[in-house]
Amino acid sequence: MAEPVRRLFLALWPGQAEVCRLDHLAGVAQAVGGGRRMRPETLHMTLAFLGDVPESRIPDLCAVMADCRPEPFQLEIDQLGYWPANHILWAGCRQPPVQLGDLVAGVHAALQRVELRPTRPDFFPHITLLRNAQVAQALPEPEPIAWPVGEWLLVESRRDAGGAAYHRLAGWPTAPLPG
Ligand code: 2AM
Repeated sequence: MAEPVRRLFLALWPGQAEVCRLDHLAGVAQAVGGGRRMRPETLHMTLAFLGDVPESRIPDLCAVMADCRPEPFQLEIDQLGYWPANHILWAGCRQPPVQLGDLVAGVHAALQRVELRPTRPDFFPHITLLRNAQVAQALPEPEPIAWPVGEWLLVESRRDAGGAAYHRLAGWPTAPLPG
């Protein structure tokens, strides 16, 4: 019998305060671009999308993530953007912090150590706010949203009646361990 697989990705998940502000921003964006707004509880920034991973690989995956020791950092969400090819309207950072790049590089290197790889090697930090948007005009400049990042997560994507539902499987702190 084929081994069960889980659809997995690694991501940053905003806290409640940031979710409220991002959801508000999604409303501002929707007034311009229409489309379907992401449910607040699904707002996130993907670091690496893995797709279907055999269940038996998950302990190894968690072990190498636990070995990453990235610094804590803060994201400034201060940009709206639109991809006409997939009709995604997203929020992001004009100047992503160096520590975000370091975290992504560390996560990708850790994945290699257990012979897992993201479906795409490139990484563009974004939070999808709207799907099926149509934008023909300039997007407004948002009020910056400060998002202190203290952890990153392993998340499973499952389909349910309401679309994709995301389930946290594990998380690791960005702060270095004391000592
Ligand atoms: P998106 O929001 O830009 O569509 C869970 O589905 C997360 O993984 C989303 O952030 C989604 O990005 C991303 N994702 C889904 N399928 C992907 C793929 N094939 N390659 C890269 N990222 C993907």
